[in-house]
Amino acid sequence: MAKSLLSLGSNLGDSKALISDALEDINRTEGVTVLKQSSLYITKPVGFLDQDDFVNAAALVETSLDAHELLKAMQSLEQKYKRVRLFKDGPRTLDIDIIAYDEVVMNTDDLILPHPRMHERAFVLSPLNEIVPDYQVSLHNKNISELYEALDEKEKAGAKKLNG
Ligand code: PH2
Ligand code: MG
Ligand code: MG
Repeated sequence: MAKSLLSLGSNLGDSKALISDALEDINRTEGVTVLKQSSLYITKPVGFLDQDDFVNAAALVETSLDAHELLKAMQSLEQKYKRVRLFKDGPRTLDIDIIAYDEVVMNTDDLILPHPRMHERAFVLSPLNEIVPDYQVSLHNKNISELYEALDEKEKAGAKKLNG
């Protein structure tokens, strides 16, 4: 069994419900068990700025799938929610990204691990820091809390826990 970190995001449609439903579906996926899931966060858009705030969350899963099988399973969940992505970094109904998969470092056409921009993004690191601060991230050789603490204050301030 492998352990993997997932990041979920949405800023189109009923984002809170979409993320909560998607987390349940992830847990129902054959060969995937959600061990921990974060609170929902409201986050400032990164990349393309002129769009609504996002709802983001993160999960730690245990899986018997290999990294590409997990990617395909998450992509089919995105399709189930009729994923709309208007353009790169633009508004989307549901995005599920694999942030890390055990100690794997890989760079393939459809999957780069660990996720190449994870260490720059509070919308990824804030929810992860809530659930797995000690998770050691390959390549960076730092754990999640060290990566989170290295973000600048402005970036950190862009991700706020919902209802809290
Ligand atoms: N996803 C992106 C680009 N920008 N910004 C926030 N706040 N949250 C996201 O999930 C997000 C983003 C590309 O996947
Ligand atoms: Mg994605
Ligand atoms: Mg993404």
